[in-house]
Amino acid sequence: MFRALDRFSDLCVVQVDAHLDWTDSYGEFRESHSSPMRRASEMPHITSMVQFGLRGLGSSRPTAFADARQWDSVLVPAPQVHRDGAEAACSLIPQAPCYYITVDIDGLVPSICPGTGSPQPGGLLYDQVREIIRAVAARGPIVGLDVCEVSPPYDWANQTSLYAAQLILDAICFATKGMASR
Ligand SMILES: [Mn+2]
Repeated sequence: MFRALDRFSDLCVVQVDAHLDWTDSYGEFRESHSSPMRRASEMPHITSMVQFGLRGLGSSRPTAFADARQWDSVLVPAPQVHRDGAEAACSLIPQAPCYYITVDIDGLVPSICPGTGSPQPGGLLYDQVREIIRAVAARGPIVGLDVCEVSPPYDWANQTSLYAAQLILDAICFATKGMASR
């Protein structure tokens, strides 16, 4: 999906995820669910990145964190968002001419979004993720969005799917409101 956005330049990727996703290769696979942020970082049209909700740090090797920091990805662990508040966390979003938002549903607390394959204790609340999306829309145009890792077989009462759908609706509302005010 990042490749499809190469008509834009200086794109900032805003990620919500429990996991860093900077693994270079997972076995023989270079394009698994562990690698999207590293692959994004290699694309010339993507020049900044912020990653909210990180925790469960054992899922990535120290070298992956070192590489992400070296590239200047802004890493915002979930406990930092709880400690400092969503507004302070959103102030860390880089300035960019346009934004892509990717929400891995496991960035949210698994008690509210249990329907996912790699749940991690802790995490962001719905209102915090909504605030992140609102803050991005206030900064610039959102040229794309995905919500991933929703797995209905693990879900209860479609709760995770409802949160995923609500976040997509929120993003559309904030993005179109942003267009009206710009
Ligand atoms: Mn994840």
